[in-house]
Formats: sequence, structure tokens, C-alpha cells
Amino acid sequence: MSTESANLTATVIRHTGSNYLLSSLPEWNPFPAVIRGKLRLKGVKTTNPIAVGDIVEYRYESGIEQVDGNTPVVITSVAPRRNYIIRRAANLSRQYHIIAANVDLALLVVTIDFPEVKWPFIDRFLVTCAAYGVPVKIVVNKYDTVIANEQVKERYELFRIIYKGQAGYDILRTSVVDGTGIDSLRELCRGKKVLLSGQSGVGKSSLINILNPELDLKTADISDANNQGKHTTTFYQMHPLPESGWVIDTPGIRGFGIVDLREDELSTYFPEMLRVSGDCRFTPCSHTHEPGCAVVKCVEEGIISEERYNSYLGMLEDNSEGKYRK
Ligand SMILES: Nc1nc2c(ncn2[C@@H]2O[C@H](COP(=O)(O)OP(=O)(O)O)[C@@H](O)[C@H]2O)c(=O)[nH]1
Ligand SMILES: [Mg+2]
Ligand SMILES: [Zn+2]
Repeated sequence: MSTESANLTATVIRHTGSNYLLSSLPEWNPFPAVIRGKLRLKGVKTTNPIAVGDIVEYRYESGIEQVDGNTPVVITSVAPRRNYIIRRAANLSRQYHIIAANVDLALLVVTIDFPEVKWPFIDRFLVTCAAYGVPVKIVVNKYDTVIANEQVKERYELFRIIYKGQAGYDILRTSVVDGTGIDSLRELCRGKKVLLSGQSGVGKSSLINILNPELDLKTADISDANNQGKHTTTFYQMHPLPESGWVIDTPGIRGFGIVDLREDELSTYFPEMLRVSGDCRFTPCSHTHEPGCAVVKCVEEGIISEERYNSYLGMLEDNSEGKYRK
């Protein structure tokens, strides 16, 4: 065997249009890459054949023996994904978009007050993580603004009852302003590939800057007219953390369409529904119209939140209609 046939592999750390940046993780040595021609990929049709976190094989262009940092290498194949997070690219579209692949942990960053929590969005994200095998935790950022206001505090308590108490998700409270939870966040990310996701303006880039001050990522001031976070991150990018671990910053995702979930499986991705569905009179039960449905009973009794149940009903509809929700 000649050494030329040795496989060279690296991880995709950035993707903009048809340009990629790779690194030989765990080493951090970013170098450019391109795809030549069509890369045959099995499975779903996506707007991006290769996503951040993908492990790829590459070769050097003829005559160049090693990475010189400037000349792009050529990506020749993508390794099977351990998991990934996928969403519908636009309303009624059959085109899908992979946000990231081979993720050890997804952190869904939310804020209680500013911007306000968009329930359909976060429930779609949580369901997608469960369906595609990505462990997920919730980060409530800007916790300084929660403790500063009684009303916001009440909204947070309700949020915690529903997502932690009923659904069982871990919630980490953080604040970039007073440092709450930052050590725990650093600990959570150690040695892992972590995706930070969430609406624009919740503080994803600010959190990454605290974890690695050398990055100095742009953050947006959202105190402008309509409380809309500006899109300061325009592409998905993985960043190294000082000790060990990597975080993937995502641009503000405006909507999230769930992809290819079987209707009879959907409720199993809501932990609080899954827990009681064994008590439904019928199997399978869609938890909509069936008599003796344990899920509906729990919703009526306030044991399962109406918002979460409504998210479930909305997803059943979207799934059949191919919709994308804001
Ligand atoms: N009060 C407060 N503001 C924060 C906190 N984290 C971020 N911000 C502010 O929220 C705005 C949006 O932050 P950014 O990191 O750009 O959000 P991203 O769109 O999720 O990346 C900026 O003005 C930040 O200064 C926090 O913990 N507390
Ligand atoms: Mg950002
Ligand atoms: Zn039922």
C-alpha cells in the first residue's frame, strides 16, 4: 500500500456557500476545503450536503502534498452521521437544512423576557433533538433580567414547572451580566461538541464570548425599535474552547419546520406525554379524539401544560402539511 491512499479525515468547522473550513480535531488547524462536482450522498435532500460537525475525507489537489493553509483541499466523502439536527428550510418546502451533525449536546438558549419565549419554536427544536438522537438541555440566559422583575420571575417559574417539572428537561440559568451559571456552562461543554441554538437575540454569541474571550464574536444590541434581534451571525461556525471542547454558534433561526416524523411517534418525543400514554384506552392513540385518552385527561387536570399540548397538535398539522413555524 502506498501512503497516498491513506485516508485523510477532518471535521467541518464552517460552511459558507460552497466554501468549507476543516480542522483535524482535536487539533485546531483550520484549513479551507471545497467540493468538486457532485458529492453523492444517500438519504434526504438537503440544501447543504455537508454540515458543520460532519466528518469528511479529503485529498490534496495534485502537486500539493500537504495543507499549506491557503490552497483548498478537496472533500471526497462524508462519514455516516452519528446524529444531526435538521429543519425544513421554508414553508411547504421539501428541502431540508441540516443545522449541525455529530453533536454531543445541544443547548437551547431561551430568554424569558427579551426576546420572549416562542413556544412553538422551542418545542419543535426539542422534539427534533429527541427524534434525531441529540441530547438537549435548556439554558435560560439573561437570568439577571428575571430576578430583577417580579412578573418576569413568575413567568420563569411557570416555564420551569412545565419544562423541568413536567417534561423533565435540565435547565441551566445563566447571565452574561452577573456571571450566573457560567462555570456550570463551561463544565457542561468540556470535551464536547456543543450546539448553541435559539432565537436571535437570546445571547448565544455573548455566552460563547464568555467561554472563550479570544473569539470576540459580534453581538447585537437588540434595544432597537421592534425588539428584533439583528442577524449578526450569518453562518454556522464551530469555535474552540480554551480547555477542551467546541461550540457551534448558529445564526438566529426564524422558524423551525419539523421533518419527517411519523405521526404515531410524535407524542413519544414529548416526555410528559410518553409517561402517561400507556394508560390510554386505545393503542395506538393520537391523543386527540379517542375516548379514555390519558394525555387529554392530564391536560384537563393541568398535569400536562396546555401550551405543550397545543404545540403537539400544531406539529401534527405541520407534519402533514409540510409547514414551517415561526
Ligand atoms: N441583560 C443581559 N443581556 C444579555 C445577556 N446575554 C446577552 N445579552 C445581550 O443580548 C443582546 C443579544 O446578544 P447576542 O449574543 O448577540 O445574541 P444572539 O443573537 O443569540 O447571538 C446583546 O445586546 C447582549 O449584550 C445577559 O445575560 N443579560
Ligand atoms: Mg449571535
Ligand atoms: Zn391518548
